[in-house]
Amino acid sequence: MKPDVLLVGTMMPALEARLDEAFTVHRLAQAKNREAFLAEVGPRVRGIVTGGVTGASRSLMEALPALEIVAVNGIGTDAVDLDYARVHGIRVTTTPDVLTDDVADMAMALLLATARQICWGDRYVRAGLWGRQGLPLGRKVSGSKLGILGLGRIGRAIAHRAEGFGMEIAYTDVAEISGVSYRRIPALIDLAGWADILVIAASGGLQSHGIVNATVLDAIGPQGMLVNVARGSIIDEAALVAALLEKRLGAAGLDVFVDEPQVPEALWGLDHVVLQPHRASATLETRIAMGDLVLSNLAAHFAGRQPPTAVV
Ligand code: 8YV
Repeated sequence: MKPDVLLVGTMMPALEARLDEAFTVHRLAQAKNREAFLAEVGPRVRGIVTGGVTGASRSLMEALPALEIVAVNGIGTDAVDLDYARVHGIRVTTTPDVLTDDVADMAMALLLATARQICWGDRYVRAGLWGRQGLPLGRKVSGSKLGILGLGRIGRAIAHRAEGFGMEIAYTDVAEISGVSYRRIPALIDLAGWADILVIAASGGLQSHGIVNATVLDAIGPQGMLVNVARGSIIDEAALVAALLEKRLGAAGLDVFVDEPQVPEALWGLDHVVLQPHRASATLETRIAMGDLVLSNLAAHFAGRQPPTAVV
């Protein structure tokens, strides 16, 4: 008998095919009526497979009385009710390490694209404006000051890349990170005031909700730049839109948003903003590696072994 699992959202077809081989997969995205669907299959479901953003809410887990494991295809657990999982003995697994390089690469790509106006320049050429109209100058990246909010695995991978650009690096984190030579600036507002570019690489969740607020954005200022590859919830999005519209913030490169896939329409027409549809881990190689980890975690759990990358 194959264990029943609930797939929240969709995954790459090759991974879904492998899930189908090993499990009886119920696809929440295909349910016409979510409540009726969960009432029917819910009692049989022993595992959830979900993304970092879709997660597993308390109400979803409550509808699954036989739930044993939530396998997140991502590193973030901010959308999983971890307290509920702990209290009910439900395992939670993630896919750490395999996505670190890609997310750091995307941070650098956004940083460069935003500072050097790569997408703007591309639009300008395609619109036939070259030779007919000017294009403002970009900002220098090499040798600039990079502030990193959150110096975990991804933050350190970003710092490592930034060293290659001769950037001066400082960070804000809840504690001093041992084994690194970068300067810790304990208060985010001071980091934002110091940095030319602030990159967000912290975890989402209550502790970071809205901490990049209007005051922090103003500290980055009209000459500064913000990059976010973490979670939209870390920024006060309304304040960010206002700061960009009013040019109180120089520019922004954003891969994540508060209510994905909704992106504030006010940002769509801004040339000093680079937008991505949450793609930091979206390479073929990394998505295969993430999928392998999701399957190994599930396989280990249902074979009675400790899943390799359990967080609960
Ligand atoms: C993924 C993410 O895009 O790792 C995370 O927490 O948000 C991203 O890597 C997402 O989990 C894919 O489902």
